[in-house]
This record gives sequence, C-alpha cells and structure tokens, in this order.
Amino acid sequence: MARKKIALIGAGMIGGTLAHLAAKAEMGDIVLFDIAEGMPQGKALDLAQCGPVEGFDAKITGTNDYADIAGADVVIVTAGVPRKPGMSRDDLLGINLKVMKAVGEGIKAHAPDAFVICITNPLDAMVWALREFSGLPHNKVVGMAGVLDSARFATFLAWEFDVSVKDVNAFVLGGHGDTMVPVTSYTTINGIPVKDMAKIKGVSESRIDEIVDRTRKGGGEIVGLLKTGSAYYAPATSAIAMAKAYLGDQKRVLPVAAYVDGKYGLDGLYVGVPAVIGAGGIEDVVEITLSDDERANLKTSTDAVEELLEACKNLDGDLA
Ligand code: A3D
Repeated sequence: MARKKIALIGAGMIGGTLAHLAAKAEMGDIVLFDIAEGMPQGKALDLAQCGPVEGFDAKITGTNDYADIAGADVVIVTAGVPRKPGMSRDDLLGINLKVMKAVGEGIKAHAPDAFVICITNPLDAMVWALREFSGLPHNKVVGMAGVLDSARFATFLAWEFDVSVKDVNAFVLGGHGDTMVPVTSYTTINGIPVKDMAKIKGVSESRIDEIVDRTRKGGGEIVGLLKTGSAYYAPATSAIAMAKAYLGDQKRVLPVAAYVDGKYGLDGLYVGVPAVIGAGGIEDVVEITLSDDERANLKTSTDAVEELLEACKNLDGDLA
C-alpha cells in the first residue's frame, strides 16, 4: 500500500512542528508548502536529516508550488500571520482572509479529496472561509482549537489537583476566542466530576473559576511570554491527533470546530463542538445537554463567531 501523503500549508512555527511530529509517527510522506522561497525546502531538508537518527521512513519535501500537494490525504493549514502581544485573534482577520482565499483555491485545484484541518486564526471564521473558497464538503473541512483549549484546561486542572494529566478529561466548547466555554460539568478526573474532585481536594469554586479564566486566555498568556509569535508545540500536537483520527478511522470524539447546521440551535456555523472523526471526516456532531448557564455562555461565544463571519463577508465580496 502506498504511503499516505500529508500536505502542510504554511511552514512556519506550527508547520515545522507538524512536519516533525508527522514524520516521527510515520504518518506518511510530507510536503511543506509556503510562499517564502527556500524556507520550506530548507526545513524539509533539515527534518529529513532527523530520519537516520530517529529512525523514521518519511519523504519530506518543501515547495512553493501548489501542484506538489496533489493527491494529499490530509492538508493542515497554518498559512497566515500569528498574533503579537497586544493583538487579539480577530485583529488577524483581514490579512488571513486573503491567505485563506489563495490556500482554498490551491486545495480545490490540487487536493480536493483531502481531509483539511485549519489552524489559522481567527479560527472559526478562517475555517468557514477556507471551506467556502475550497468548495470541499463541510464534513471534510474542520478547525483545530477545542483539542488544544481542552488540553490547556486539563493541564491547569492536573496541576491544581496534583494528579496525572492522563486522567483529566477536559472539555471546551464554542468559538476559539476569549468567549470559549470550558465546560466543567463534562470535565472529569477519570470519571470523577471536577466539582467532586474540588471538594475532595479542598479547592474552592472561585479557584476553579480562575482556572477556567486562565484557559480562556491561555493563548494570550503564551503570546505575552514569547513576544514574537504564538504557541506552536501544543497546537501542532492537537492537529496531529485529529489527522491520526481521520487516517486511522479511529472514530474519536474530539472537540473541534465543525460545521453545525441544526444542532445546538445553530444554522450553518463553524464552531467548537464534540464531533466524531473517522474515515468519513466529521462523521457526526454530538449534541450534549447543557445547563442554562452553559447554554447562555455558548450563545455569547457563537454570537461572537457570527459577528466575525459578517466582518469576513464585508471584507470579501465573494463570501457575501
Ligand atoms: P508563522 O510561524 O508565522 O507561520 C505562518 C507561515 O505562513 C509563514 O511561514 C508564512 O510565510 C506563511 N504564509 C503566509 N502567507 C501564506 C500564503 N498565502 N500561503 C502559504 N503560506 C503563507 O505562524 P505560526 O505557525 O506560529 O501560526 C500559524 C497560524 O496559526 C496563525 O494564524 C496563528 O494565529 C494560528 N494559531 C492558531 C491556534 C489555534 O488554536 C487555532 C494556535 C496557535 C496559532
């Protein structure tokens, strides 16, 4: 059987990390695409030379030509610009929308059968625009945010309770912005609800609220520390988990920015929800029961996403 092909559009900080992780896991051959000349070729060469040391078989190439992504099984998109301190994700809208147009057209022309994972911010609007520009079916285009946001929530809870991160099953819904909804009622420590674990460990409700708040601002905290860009190790790791779920038909239930039409009272919007990822792409969106508070928070978050979509449509006539 031929090796799978993974195309990475954007060979920057996340793109390079994705290539390394995919190669180490022998997920397939890897093509790094970027508009910067020489950079994807240089990173590909550097990464290929990890092979003999780490013992992986993966052909890694760099390119500035979309034709080289032909036949890709998975495309992961990080093309665009990341945040700098003081910027919100939404500040990236105008620049990255133009990038999504070029990328969407490249995918449409050369890899129309791929499963496409978008990481570029502002995430929920960019995945929507990428789907529009590529014309791929909605179930084959998805955004990565919830896996990362849930991982951040899980990390902070594990530190607070002094337990293994492996046992924390955390859950974040909604748009990938400061209005995202970490859902404590569906977050457990190996089945033990957070509320109960907090009582057992003597952790106050207000402390849990602080952790929820830190999760919401988790990306900004890293931007503030790095000063020159945004997080890349955990975002790349999260997208790799999604790609593996598709390539391995794993039917994983992951929080992702999926197209929701009908469920959660939504009418054709990309937003963070639990979804089943298997060989069919997004095979199902799981609608969970929420408390009144959680539903109200989700509404605030989806309203923010809808506002961004309107801004996208105003910026680009083709999307209106
Ligand atoms: P960076 O290291 O700047 O890489 C972006 C790459 O995109 C650069 O190499 C650019 O040359 C390239 N690029 C720009 N325009 C184009 C184009 N038209 N076609 C192809 N390549 C192009 O950024 P990064 O890797 O740190 O971040 C990439 C994106 O991910 C940014 O938009 C971030 O905001 C976003 N991000 C999202 C999350 C989520 O959880 C959703 C987390 C972290 C970062």
